[in-house]
Amino acid sequence: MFKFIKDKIKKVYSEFTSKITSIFSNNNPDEKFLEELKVLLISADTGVKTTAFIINKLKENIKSKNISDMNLVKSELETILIDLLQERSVINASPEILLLVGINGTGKTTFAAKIANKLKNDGKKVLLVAADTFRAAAVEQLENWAKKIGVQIFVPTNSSDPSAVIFDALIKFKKDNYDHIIIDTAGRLQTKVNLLKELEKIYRVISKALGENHQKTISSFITVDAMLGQNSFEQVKVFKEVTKLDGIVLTKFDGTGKGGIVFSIVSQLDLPIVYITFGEDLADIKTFDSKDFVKELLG
Ligand SMILES: Nc1nc2c(ncn2[C@@H]2O[C@H](COP(=O)(O)OP(=O)(O)O)[C@@H](O)[C@H]2O)c(=O)[nH]1
Ligand SMILES: [Mg+2]
Repeated sequence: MFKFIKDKIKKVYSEFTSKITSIFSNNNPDEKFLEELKVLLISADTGVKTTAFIINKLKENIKSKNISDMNLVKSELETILIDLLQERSVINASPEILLLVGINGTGKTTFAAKIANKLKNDGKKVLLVAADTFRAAAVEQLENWAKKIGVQIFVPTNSSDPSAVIFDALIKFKKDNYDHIIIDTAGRLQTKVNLLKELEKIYRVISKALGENHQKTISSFITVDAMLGQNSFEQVKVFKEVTKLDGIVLTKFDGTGKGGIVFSIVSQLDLPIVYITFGEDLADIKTFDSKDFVKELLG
Protein backbone atom coordinates (compact mmCIF):
# COMPACT_ATOMS: atom_id res chain seq x y z
CA MET A 1 0.00 0.00 0.00
CA PHE A 2 1.20 3.55 -0.70
CA LYS A 3 2.75 5.19 2.30
CA PHE A 4 0.44 8.21 2.28
CA ILE A 5 -2.61 5.97 2.48
CA LYS A 6 -1.09 3.94 5.27
CA ASP A 7 -0.48 7.14 7.21
CA LYS A 8 -4.08 8.22 6.80
CA ILE A 9 -5.53 4.94 7.99
CA LYS A 10 -2.90 4.06 10.54
CA LYS A 11 -5.54 3.97 13.28
CA VAL A 12 -7.01 0.90 11.59
CA TYR A 13 -3.75 -0.99 11.90
CA SER A 14 -1.92 0.47 14.86
CA GLU A 15 -3.64 -1.39 17.68
CA PHE A 16 -4.83 -4.44 15.84
CA THR A 17 -1.55 -5.31 14.23
CA SER A 18 0.49 -5.03 17.41
CA LYS A 19 -2.07 -7.03 19.40
CA ILE A 20 -2.28 -9.78 16.83
CA THR A 21 1.48 -10.01 16.66
CA SER A 22 1.63 -10.46 20.40
CA ILE A 23 -1.19 -13.03 20.42
CA PHE A 24 0.64 -15.08 17.82
CA SER A 25 4.03 -14.87 19.49
CA ASN A 26 2.76 -15.69 22.99
CA ASN A 27 0.59 -18.68 22.22
CA ASN A 28 0.30 -22.19 20.91
CA PRO A 29 -2.61 -23.11 18.63
CA ASP A 30 -4.96 -24.01 21.48
CA GLU A 31 -8.22 -22.85 23.06
CA LYS A 32 -6.55 -19.98 24.92
CA PHE A 33 -5.15 -18.67 21.64
CA LEU A 34 -8.52 -18.94 19.90
CA GLU A 35 -10.19 -17.14 22.78
CA GLU A 36 -7.69 -14.26 22.66
CA LEU A 37 -8.07 -13.98 18.90
CA LYS A 38 -11.83 -13.96 19.28
CA VAL A 39 -11.72 -11.14 21.81
CA LEU A 40 -9.47 -9.12 19.52
CA LEU A 41 -11.71 -9.64 16.48
CA ILE A 42 -14.82 -8.63 18.43
CA SER A 43 -13.12 -5.53 19.81
CA ALA A 44 -12.16 -4.55 16.26
CA ASP A 45 -15.85 -4.56 15.26
CA THR A 46 -15.76 -7.80 13.32
CA GLY A 47 -19.16 -8.64 14.74
CA VAL A 48 -20.21 -11.73 16.67
CA LYS A 49 -21.38 -13.80 13.70
CA THR A 50 -18.44 -13.10 11.46
CA THR A 51 -15.98 -13.63 14.31
CA ALA A 52 -17.56 -17.00 15.10
CA PHE A 53 -17.26 -17.98 11.45
CA ILE A 54 -13.56 -17.03 11.34
CA ILE A 55 -12.68 -18.72 14.64
CA ASN A 56 -14.54 -21.95 13.81
CA LYS A 57 -12.96 -22.18 10.40
CA LEU A 58 -9.50 -21.58 11.82
CA LYS A 59 -10.06 -24.17 14.55
CA GLU A 60 -11.25 -26.71 11.99
CA ASN A 61 -8.26 -26.12 9.73
CA ILE A 62 -5.75 -26.31 12.57
CA LYS A 63 -7.22 -29.66 13.50
CA SER A 64 -7.70 -31.17 10.06
CA LYS A 65 -4.28 -30.05 8.84
CA ASN A 66 -2.66 -30.82 12.18
CA ILE A 67 -0.91 -27.45 12.36
CA SER A 68 1.34 -26.70 15.30
CA ASP A 69 3.60 -23.95 13.93
CA MET A 70 2.13 -20.53 14.75
CA ASN A 71 3.49 -19.10 11.50
CA LEU A 72 1.40 -21.60 9.61
CA VAL A 73 -1.60 -20.76 11.77
CA LYS A 74 -1.13 -17.14 10.75
CA SER A 75 -1.03 -18.03 7.05
CA GLU A 76 -4.17 -20.07 7.62
CA LEU A 77 -5.91 -17.07 9.20
CA GLU A 78 -4.70 -14.87 6.36
CA THR A 79 -6.22 -17.23 3.79
CA ILE A 80 -9.53 -17.40 5.66
CA LEU A 81 -9.78 -13.62 5.86
CA ILE A 82 -8.83 -13.07 2.21
CA ASP A 83 -11.29 -15.75 1.05
CA LEU A 84 -14.03 -14.20 3.13
CA LEU A 85 -13.50 -10.88 1.35
CA GLN A 86 -13.04 -12.35 -2.11
CA GLU A 87 -16.02 -14.68 -1.99
CA ARG A 88 -18.22 -11.90 -3.27
CA SER A 89 -17.93 -11.44 -6.99
CA VAL A 90 -15.60 -8.76 -8.26
CA ILE A 91 -17.53 -6.10 -10.07
CA ASN A 92 -16.67 -3.25 -12.34
CA ALA A 93 -15.21 -0.44 -10.24
CA SER A 94 -15.73 2.09 -13.03
CA PRO A 95 -19.15 1.45 -14.58
CA GLU A 96 -20.37 3.84 -17.25
CA ILE A 97 -23.45 4.66 -15.23
CA LEU A 98 -23.01 4.86 -11.48
CA LEU A 99 -25.84 5.44 -9.06
CA LEU A 100 -24.84 6.35 -5.52
CA VAL A 101 -27.17 5.56 -2.69
CA GLY A 102 -26.83 5.53 1.07
CA ILE A 103 -27.85 7.22 4.24
CA ASN A 104 -27.42 10.95 4.69
CA GLY A 105 -23.98 11.98 5.82
CA THR A 106 -22.24 8.75 4.85
CA GLY A 107 -20.25 10.46 2.11
CA LYS A 108 -22.10 10.05 -1.20
CA THR A 109 -21.48 13.54 -2.50
CA THR A 110 -17.84 13.55 -1.49
CA PHE A 111 -17.35 10.14 -3.08
CA ALA A 112 -19.07 11.30 -6.28
CA ALA A 113 -16.47 14.06 -6.47
CA LYS A 114 -13.56 11.74 -5.71
CA ILE A 115 -14.47 9.17 -8.33
CA ALA A 116 -15.24 11.85 -10.90
CA ASN A 117 -11.80 13.28 -10.27
CA LYS A 118 -10.17 9.86 -10.54
CA LEU A 119 -11.90 9.10 -13.84
CA LYS A 120 -11.09 12.53 -15.19
CA ASN A 121 -7.44 11.99 -14.35
CA ASP A 122 -7.65 8.74 -16.33
CA GLY A 123 -8.64 10.83 -19.34
CA LYS A 124 -12.37 10.09 -19.22
CA LYS A 125 -15.21 12.46 -20.01
CA VAL A 126 -17.35 12.60 -16.88
CA LEU A 127 -20.77 14.01 -16.11
CA LEU A 128 -21.84 14.52 -12.49
CA VAL A 129 -25.54 14.64 -11.68
CA ALA A 130 -26.96 16.41 -8.66
CA ALA A 131 -30.06 14.33 -8.12
CA ASP A 132 -30.31 15.18 -4.44
CA THR A 133 -33.08 17.60 -5.23
CA PHE A 134 -34.37 17.97 -1.71
CA ARG A 135 -31.78 20.40 -0.44
CA ALA A 136 -30.38 23.33 -2.41
CA ALA A 137 -27.22 23.03 -0.36
CA ALA A 138 -26.68 19.51 -1.62
CA VAL A 139 -26.72 20.68 -5.23
CA GLU A 140 -24.37 23.52 -4.37
CA GLN A 141 -21.96 21.14 -2.65
CA LEU A 142 -21.61 19.03 -5.79
CA GLU A 143 -21.40 22.14 -7.99
CA ASN A 144 -18.44 23.34 -5.97
CA TRP A 145 -16.70 20.03 -6.41
CA ALA A 146 -17.42 19.98 -10.15
CA LYS A 147 -15.89 23.43 -10.51
CA LYS A 148 -12.84 22.43 -8.53
CA ILE A 149 -12.30 19.23 -10.50
CA GLY A 150 -13.21 20.70 -13.86
CA VAL A 151 -15.96 18.32 -14.90
CA GLN A 152 -19.44 18.99 -16.18
CA ILE A 153 -22.38 18.83 -13.82
CA PHE A 154 -26.06 18.44 -14.51
CA VAL A 155 -28.23 20.27 -12.01
CA PRO A 156 -32.00 20.27 -11.58
CA THR A 157 -33.63 23.27 -13.24
CA ASN A 158 -37.35 23.12 -12.95
CA SER A 159 -37.95 19.73 -11.43
CA SER A 160 -37.68 18.55 -7.88
CA ASP A 161 -38.29 14.98 -8.94
CA PRO A 162 -34.96 13.11 -8.87
CA SER A 163 -36.09 10.72 -11.59
CA ALA A 164 -36.89 13.54 -13.97
CA VAL A 165 -33.47 15.07 -13.34
CA ILE A 166 -31.78 11.73 -13.90
CA PHE A 167 -33.71 11.19 -17.13
CA ASP A 168 -32.63 14.55 -18.56
CA ALA A 169 -29.05 13.99 -17.43
CA LEU A 170 -28.93 10.61 -19.18
CA ILE A 171 -30.13 12.17 -22.42
CA LYS A 172 -27.24 14.61 -22.18
CA PHE A 173 -24.85 11.77 -21.31
CA LYS A 174 -25.82 9.96 -24.52
CA LYS A 175 -26.00 12.99 -26.77
CA ASP A 176 -22.64 14.42 -25.73
CA ASN A 177 -20.83 11.07 -25.62
CA TYR A 178 -19.69 11.04 -22.03
CA ASP A 179 -17.71 8.03 -20.83
CA HIS A 180 -19.16 8.09 -17.32
CA ILE A 181 -22.16 9.53 -15.55
CA ILE A 182 -22.14 9.66 -11.76
CA ILE A 183 -25.47 10.19 -10.09
CA ASP A 184 -25.55 11.57 -6.55
CA THR A 185 -28.86 10.95 -4.82
CA ALA A 186 -30.55 12.03 -1.61
CA GLY A 187 -30.02 9.92 1.45
CA ARG A 188 -33.36 10.37 3.02
CA LEU A 189 -34.38 7.22 4.78
CA GLN A 190 -38.07 7.58 4.26
CA THR A 191 -40.36 4.70 4.79
CA LYS A 192 -39.27 1.54 3.08
CA VAL A 193 -42.18 1.80 0.68
CA ASN A 194 -41.23 5.31 -0.43
CA LEU A 195 -37.60 4.39 -0.81
CA LEU A 196 -38.59 1.39 -2.88
CA LYS A 197 -40.88 3.45 -5.09
CA GLU A 198 -38.26 6.12 -5.62
CA LEU A 199 -35.50 3.70 -6.51
CA GLU A 200 -37.77 1.68 -8.78
CA LYS A 201 -38.71 4.85 -10.59
CA ILE A 202 -35.04 5.78 -10.98
CA TYR A 203 -34.26 2.40 -12.54
CA ARG A 204 -37.26 2.66 -14.85
CA VAL A 205 -36.10 6.08 -15.96
CA ILE A 206 -32.57 4.84 -16.61
CA SER A 207 -33.88 2.07 -18.90
CA LYS A 208 -36.18 4.47 -20.65
CA ALA A 209 -33.50 7.08 -21.26
CA LEU A 210 -30.94 4.58 -22.51
CA GLY A 211 -33.27 2.64 -24.76
CA GLU A 212 -33.82 -1.08 -24.80
CA ASN A 213 -30.70 -2.51 -26.37
CA HIS A 214 -28.12 -0.32 -24.74
CA GLN A 215 -24.68 -1.74 -23.95
CA LYS A 216 -23.90 0.48 -21.00
CA THR A 217 -22.69 -0.90 -17.69
CA ILE A 218 -24.82 0.24 -14.76
CA SER A 219 -23.94 -0.18 -11.10
CA SER A 220 -25.19 1.12 -7.83
CA PHE A 221 -22.83 1.54 -4.93
CA ILE A 222 -23.87 2.20 -1.38
CA THR A 223 -21.76 4.37 0.90
CA VAL A 224 -21.20 2.98 4.39
CA ASP A 225 -19.61 5.08 7.12
CA ALA A 226 -16.91 2.95 8.76
CA MET A 227 -17.18 4.99 11.95
CA LEU A 228 -20.79 3.97 12.52
CA GLY A 229 -19.74 0.35 12.91
CA GLN A 230 -22.40 -2.28 13.36
CA ASN A 231 -25.06 0.43 13.71
CA SER A 232 -25.23 1.25 10.04
CA PHE A 233 -25.93 -2.31 8.95
CA GLU A 234 -29.63 -2.35 9.66
CA GLN A 235 -30.10 0.78 7.59
CA VAL A 236 -28.06 -0.59 4.72
CA LYS A 237 -30.09 -3.78 4.82
CA VAL A 238 -33.20 -1.73 4.08
CA PHE A 239 -31.60 -0.45 0.86
CA LYS A 240 -30.54 -3.96 -0.01
CA GLU A 241 -34.05 -5.26 0.44
CA VAL A 242 -35.55 -2.73 -1.91
CA THR A 243 -32.92 -2.40 -4.61
CA LYS A 244 -30.06 -4.07 -6.46
CA LEU A 245 -26.72 -3.05 -4.99
CA ASP A 246 -23.42 -3.94 -6.64
CA GLY A 247 -20.89 -2.88 -4.07
CA ILE A 248 -19.93 -0.91 -1.04
CA VAL A 249 -17.94 2.27 -0.74
CA LEU A 250 -16.52 2.21 2.76
CA THR A 251 -16.08 5.83 3.80
CA LYS A 252 -14.28 7.59 6.66
CA PHE A 253 -11.84 4.74 7.08
CA ASP A 254 -9.46 7.35 8.48
CA GLY A 255 -11.78 7.85 11.44
CA THR A 256 -11.95 4.31 12.74
CA GLY A 257 -9.55 2.17 14.70
CA LYS A 258 -11.71 -0.85 14.05
CA GLY A 259 -10.58 -2.54 10.88
CA GLY A 260 -12.61 -5.65 11.59
CA ILE A 261 -15.61 -3.75 10.27
CA VAL A 262 -14.41 -4.70 6.79
CA PHE A 263 -15.07 -8.40 7.42
CA SER A 264 -18.44 -7.92 9.05
CA ILE A 265 -19.65 -5.53 6.36
CA VAL A 266 -18.75 -7.87 3.53
CA SER A 267 -20.15 -10.98 5.13
CA GLN A 268 -23.26 -9.51 6.70
CA LEU A 269 -24.26 -7.43 3.71
CA ASP A 270 -23.03 -10.04 1.26
CA LEU A 271 -21.51 -7.39 -0.99
CA PRO A 272 -17.93 -6.61 -2.01
CA ILE A 273 -16.16 -3.43 -0.95
CA VAL A 274 -15.20 -1.58 -4.12
CA TYR A 275 -13.57 1.56 -2.72
CA ILE A 276 -12.39 2.87 0.59
CA THR A 277 -12.14 6.57 1.33
CA PHE A 278 -10.01 8.05 4.05
CA GLY A 279 -10.34 11.81 4.23
CA GLU A 280 -12.03 14.86 2.82
CA ASP A 281 -9.63 15.53 -0.06
CA LEU A 282 -10.16 14.40 -3.63
CA ALA A 283 -7.16 12.10 -3.46
CA ASP A 284 -8.43 10.25 -0.38
CA ILE A 285 -9.83 7.30 -2.30
CA LYS A 286 -8.50 3.88 -3.24
CA THR A 287 -9.91 0.78 -4.88
CA PHE A 288 -10.13 -1.80 -2.15
CA ASP A 289 -7.64 -4.65 -2.36
CA SER A 290 -8.53 -7.56 -0.07
CA LYS A 291 -5.09 -9.16 -0.12
CA ASP A 292 -3.27 -5.92 0.62
CA PHE A 293 -5.66 -5.12 3.39
CA VAL A 294 -5.42 -8.47 5.17
CA LYS A 295 -1.65 -8.70 4.81
CA GLU A 296 -1.20 -5.23 6.29
CA LEU A 297 -3.63 -5.95 9.09
CA LEU A 298 -1.86 -9.14 10.13
CA GLY A 299 1.46 -7.36 10.04
N1 LIG B 1 -12.82 12.01 7.53
C1 LIG B 1 -13.57 11.76 6.44
N2 LIG B 1 -14.65 12.52 6.19
C2 LIG B 1 -15.38 12.25 5.09
C3 LIG B 1 -15.05 11.18 4.21
N3 LIG B 1 -15.99 11.16 3.23
C4 LIG B 1 -16.84 12.16 3.47
N4 LIG B 1 -16.50 12.82 4.60
C5 LIG B 1 -17.21 13.95 5.25
O1 LIG B 1 -18.47 13.50 5.72
C6 LIG B 1 -19.44 14.54 5.62
C7 LIG B 1 -20.66 14.04 4.84
O2 LIG B 1 -20.28 13.76 3.51
P1 LIG B 1 -21.25 13.95 2.26
O3 LIG B 1 -20.49 13.56 1.06
O4 LIG B 1 -21.87 15.28 2.27
O5 LIG B 1 -22.36 12.83 2.62
P2 LIG B 1 -23.77 12.55 1.90
O6 LIG B 1 -24.82 13.17 2.76
O7 LIG B 1 -23.91 11.04 1.89
O8 LIG B 1 -23.71 13.11 0.53
C8 LIG B 1 -18.74 15.72 4.95
O9 LIG B 1 -18.35 16.61 5.95
C9 LIG B 1 -17.53 15.07 4.29
O10 LIG B 1 -16.46 15.97 4.15
C10 LIG B 1 -13.88 10.38 4.51
O11 LIG B 1 -13.52 9.42 3.83
N5 LIG B 1 -13.18 10.72 5.65
MG1 LIG C 1 -25.02 14.43 -0.43
